[in-house]
Amino acid sequence: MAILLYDLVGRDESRPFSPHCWKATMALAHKGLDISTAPTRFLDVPTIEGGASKTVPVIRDGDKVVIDSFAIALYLDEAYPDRPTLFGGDGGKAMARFIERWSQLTIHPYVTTAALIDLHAMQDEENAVYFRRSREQRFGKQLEDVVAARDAGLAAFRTALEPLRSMLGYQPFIGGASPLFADYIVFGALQWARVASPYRLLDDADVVAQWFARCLDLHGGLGRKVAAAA
Ligand SMILES: N[C@@H](CCC(=O)N[C@@H](CS)C(=O)NCC(=O)O)C(=O)O
Repeated sequence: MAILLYDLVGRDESRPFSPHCWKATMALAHKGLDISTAPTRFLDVPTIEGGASKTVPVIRDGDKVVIDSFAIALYLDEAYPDRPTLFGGDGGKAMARFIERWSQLTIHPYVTTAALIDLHAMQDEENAVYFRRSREQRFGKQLEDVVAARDAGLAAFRTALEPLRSMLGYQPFIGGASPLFADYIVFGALQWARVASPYRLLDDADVVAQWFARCLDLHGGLGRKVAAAA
């Protein structure tokens, strides 16, 4: 039976945009598992699986419900040990947690700054009201004022990617010769930006952009099935 993924969408169901849901989508593809997706809008999130979670991704695998992208990847590696590993063992799990924290604390804040207005524009009317209210509460300012800082912050954002850029001089993926969940963590953050916003975060000549393009090619070009925002 296919694994059900609750995947965050806006007005257009064919453009899932959540960074964390993209991590789960790539993890499921890495494992070669059949999935079906339930397109989920922000306001639907509290109703899924009887109110099991305040956030997506959530998956249902038979009678098992798993919440949180990292927990989903851990679950998949444990439940399907005969399929390609997402972590490469316990050390890999621990190091992927570092990547997850680095991505969350270094990449996510800037992507939010750069894409907030575009993310708002992707929502239907009701969800746009929720998105503006919840995010303006979180930032303590208007969405427009958050995004006004994006040009000024771009160079610092690119510099902050230097550890990843420098590592790519040694190996094609964070996982080494081939990708692991750690790659999907950072991929999810950049795919969120790619799907939501035409704002260019990376120069094409940047090796980080080239790594991202390799990730877009994985699993039959899964990431490219959603076109970049224009
Ligand atoms: N640590 C969680 C974070 C999940 C998360 O923050 N999801 C966002 C979408 S990207 C969400 O569901 N937000 C609900 C809301 O803002 O109401 C994970 O990795 O799955």
